[in-house]
Amino acid sequence: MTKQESHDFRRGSINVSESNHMPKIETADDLKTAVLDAVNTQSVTDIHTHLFSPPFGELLLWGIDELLTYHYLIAEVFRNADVSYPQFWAMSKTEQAELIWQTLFIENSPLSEACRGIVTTLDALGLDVGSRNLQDYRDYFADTTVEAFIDTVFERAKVSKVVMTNDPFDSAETPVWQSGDTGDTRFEAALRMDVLINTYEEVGYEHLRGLGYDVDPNLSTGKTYKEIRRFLETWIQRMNPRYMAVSLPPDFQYPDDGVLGRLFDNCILPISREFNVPFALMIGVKRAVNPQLQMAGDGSGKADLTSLETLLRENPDNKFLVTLLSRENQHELCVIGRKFKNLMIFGCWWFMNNPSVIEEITRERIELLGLSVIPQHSDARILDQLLYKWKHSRRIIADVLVEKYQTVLDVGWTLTSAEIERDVNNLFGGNFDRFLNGN
Ligand code: FIX
Ligand code: ZN
Repeated sequence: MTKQESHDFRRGSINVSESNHMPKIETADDLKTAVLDAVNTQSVTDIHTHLFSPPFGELLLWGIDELLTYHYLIAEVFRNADVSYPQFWAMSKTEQAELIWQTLFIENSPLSEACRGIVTTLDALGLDVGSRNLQDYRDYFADTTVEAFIDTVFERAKVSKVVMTNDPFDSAETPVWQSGDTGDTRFEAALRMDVLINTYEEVGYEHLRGLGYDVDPNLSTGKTYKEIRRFLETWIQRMNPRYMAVSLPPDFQYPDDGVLGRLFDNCILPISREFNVPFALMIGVKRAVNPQLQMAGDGSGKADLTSLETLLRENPDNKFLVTLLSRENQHELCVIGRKFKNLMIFGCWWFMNNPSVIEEITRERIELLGLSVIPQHSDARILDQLLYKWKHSRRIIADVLVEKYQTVLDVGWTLTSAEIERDVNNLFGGNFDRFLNGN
């Protein structure tokens, strides 16, 4: 059925009100069709990824071997394959990909969310999933240019923009930023401050001194704060980031008279206010729970959200974007969202990005906060992943919306497909833009 035919077909079951000519949703089928249409056709702004535009060269990952060696799958392969950590890390990427394919897709069925993601992705690219022919998949990518592939993925995933994760301390990124040309404008920046905040004494301080900033290791002078603010200003001007961000352990404390608290109060919060660049907090990651797994070795923990409440209350003129890694914290976060308009809750982060948890969190958020949230981000590290991550999430978001709209329709509320489109538009980008641009 063509788009026009499908539209005409639906029009048949939608009642056009005499008074305002707005097509009203009348039946459960109308509702489902209108929601699926809005959720599946509207483009999304993906507010947190680890993707890069082409000028960043090898930092932009794509293709089947990258997909197969995603750190989510590396964590899973050790559970099934008879391979030691050193053996695995000694392999080339091609060999690692083959081991993962053999172990998780051929010797076992690919049912985990990360495995299923590969199957969805291959299918979305029009490849024959049933053939299980890894070489065919490799051939497909070998015949494609990265620029063409970006267009294919953005179009099929219906993603209009992605926000990157940009580390001002990463020497691989710096030359691109200094060149002033980051290429494709669909890739926007986020100024990531993990090195500054979480490793100031070990790495950040030395790095800043190396760049000529007059900072001290204990953050004990007004001059040091001024210099760090100068550093942040320089990078804000260079990157034009949509937000500044940091990931934090579950036991992060605020207020705090250590490095974190001093950096927050004297450098980051003032700069965030001055430049109207929100501060994104990603709370709950326990880094290197198993260092043998390298990037796959991070875990999660439940946070005490009193610190977040204090931060929001004491800094009412700052805007905060927040996502949490522990399922146990999600309800509490929604309650906090009801108390603070300077908080925008976003995404189902990492271990939360599984269908059962996305469904629960999305329902919980809508019940407590209505549509004033950013329901999802992809966290894609490999370009192709936009295809599966958004496909899987859209389906769940649509199901939850249908359920919620139905409850009000059941008692006589009226609804038009235009209103559904408006709501979905807010969830998929409008709320983000308004939060960033508004007061
Ligand atoms: O800190 C983060 O932004 C995390 O999302 C990543 O570091 C993590 O490795 C990841 O890829 C999660 O999806
Ligand atoms: Zn991330």
